[in-house]
Amino acid sequence: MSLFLAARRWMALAFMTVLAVAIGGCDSSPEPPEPPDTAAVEGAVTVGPDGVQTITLISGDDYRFLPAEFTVAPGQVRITLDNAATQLTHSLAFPPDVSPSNIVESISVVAPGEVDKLEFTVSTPGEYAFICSFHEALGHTGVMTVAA
Ligand SMILES: [Cu+2]
Repeated sequence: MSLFLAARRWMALAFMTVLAVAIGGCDSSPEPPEPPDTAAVEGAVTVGPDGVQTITLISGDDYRFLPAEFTVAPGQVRITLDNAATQLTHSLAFPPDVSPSNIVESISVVAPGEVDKLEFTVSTPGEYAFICSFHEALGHTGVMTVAA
């Protein structure tokens, strides 16, 4: 290897090292503090960039909504129902006979392994019960609280 080639290789290596240090330096520069992640604490209600309060409820083979209770503020709400069951079909609705609501939107059927969502607006504080129409008798129910 000629001295010239060796010097070029060394220069290239040195340059890449400097570059890597510089990039690494950018990564380690102080980032603005992230807002506290309250979602994990309060049952996974998050507010998306569109301002809609969003929560995912998981229902498996145990006839439960996870979480079964959550709290939102008055405004727009988007609920995603994730059917993690292997056999069961689930649904989600706020029937007027169990819920003092006028939420007519519902998810009528979610097959095992499927995901569906509904979106609505709430304005009146209170407790809004919801059910899985297939398994209400087995306790597949939940409560959404609209905070004052
Ligand atoms: Cu169900």
